[in-house]
Amino acid sequence: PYQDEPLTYGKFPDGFAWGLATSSYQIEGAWNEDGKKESIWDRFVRVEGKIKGGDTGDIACDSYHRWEEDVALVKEIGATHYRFSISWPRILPEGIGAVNQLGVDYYNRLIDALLEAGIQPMATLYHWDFPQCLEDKGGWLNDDVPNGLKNTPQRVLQLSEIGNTVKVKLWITLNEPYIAALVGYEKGIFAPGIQDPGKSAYICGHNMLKAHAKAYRKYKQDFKGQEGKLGISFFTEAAFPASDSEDDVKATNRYMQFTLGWFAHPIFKDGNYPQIMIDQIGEKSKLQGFPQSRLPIFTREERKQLLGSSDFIGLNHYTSKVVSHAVGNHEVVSCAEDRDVKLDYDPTWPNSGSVWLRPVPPGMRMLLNWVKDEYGNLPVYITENGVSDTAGNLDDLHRIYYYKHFINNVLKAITLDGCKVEGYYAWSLMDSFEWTVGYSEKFGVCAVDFADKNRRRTMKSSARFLRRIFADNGFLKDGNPWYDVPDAK
Ligand code: GBH
Repeated sequence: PYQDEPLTYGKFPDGFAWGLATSSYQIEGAWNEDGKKESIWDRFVRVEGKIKGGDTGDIACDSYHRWEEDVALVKEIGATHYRFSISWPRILPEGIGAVNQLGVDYYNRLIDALLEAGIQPMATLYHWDFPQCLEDKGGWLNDDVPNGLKNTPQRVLQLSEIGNTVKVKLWITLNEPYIAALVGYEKGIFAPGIQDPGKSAYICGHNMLKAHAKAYRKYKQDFKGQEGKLGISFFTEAAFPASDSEDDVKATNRYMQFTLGWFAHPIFKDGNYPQIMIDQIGEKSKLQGFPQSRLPIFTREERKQLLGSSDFIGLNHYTSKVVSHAVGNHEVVSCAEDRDVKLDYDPTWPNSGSVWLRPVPPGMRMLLNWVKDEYGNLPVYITENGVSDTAGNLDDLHRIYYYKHFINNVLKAITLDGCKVEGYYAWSLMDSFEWTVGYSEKFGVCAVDFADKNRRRTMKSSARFLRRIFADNGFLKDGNPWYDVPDAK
């Protein structure tokens, strides 16, 4: 249980990045226009029963045509930064090779408009919309044929050839490789819908890490003069031990290693997976009769490429878990059983519009300190943070509660704990296609009328609240009328 602590007052560091975030498949629509080819999500949404209500991202917020309205909203809210993602099959319809100029033109228009409005772009190269043609050749499971592994650096290169990297100073290679691997290749709930517990997710993650490292090395080598920063965004939770027992405390750290550590440890710690993952998955694989560990092994050269392959750590953070020690059933081959933990929510944590999301503001500060203690005081960007509802009301006081307390915990981590946070992006600029739950769960600080062919956008109260925080660059002691809005959970 937690009690909201009193707010701390003060300013964020000068030049702090205040952003709003979206992703290509969730907002763009125009799924088959101007030479764009199919992504795994275009395919997946057409499989009966995969998406709530049969929703698709075919039109979504129609941002492919309405990007000017998006830029105007970002400006109106006063964000200094905007994080969007580049649809891979829109700019490289065959996955690799020929550039689709019309697709590239779209991103150039968007980037130019942002810069003109005084907003810095942050571009994500991969937010889950993998080209279907490459998936057909094995996708992330295949590190041999022309696939993701070779294409990620290729895409950085091709974007630079048309001038974008000169303008874009902040890059994210991969969004939440943990989720893409586990939900896409283990549970099969996300595209490409592969259900292969305990095996494919590790292979997919392995190849994603290698792709990331290659992209980083390529970027640093070829575009040194551009002074851009390239990083990666991780799915993160704060983990609270269920009791003070040594077992539960150890299990909590183990859970962090199996989630954030799986991807962060190779990049920020020592070029390899956390030792606890190597040991446990190795042991269980042996018990299960596998000839070798289900967790792949990096070569010495790959470890060298991985270590330090990021200029900052990007954290997507929404919620927390309560963790207790529980030995997994080794007769079941699965990533979940490999970790020897049991996961719960604290029943006192408030609800949201998503079953998996309980707002726990102090978790934000705890996570930032965990990252600092584990990886050293690296530059951190919170690349996503936000909350859902299903009602979609414009007077979204519960979202103001969420942002107020989460952002205040970022401030505490900076001013009281010395964490080096350089930016914060709210998820999301607007309601959008929320993957398997379609349009039913809304994360936007702006509403989108999906029944209107013009996809009319309207600011919610939370957008006005953020505008004030952004403008003040923090929590001023006096004069912010939003402090009087009672906390709504
Ligand atoms: C982020 O992932 C995404 O980056 C973003 O695109 C998305 O819109 C946002 O969250 C809000 O959901 O737990 O197996 O039932 C956050 C992690 C991972 C949480 C998938 C929901 C649902 C699948 N998300 N999870 S499952």
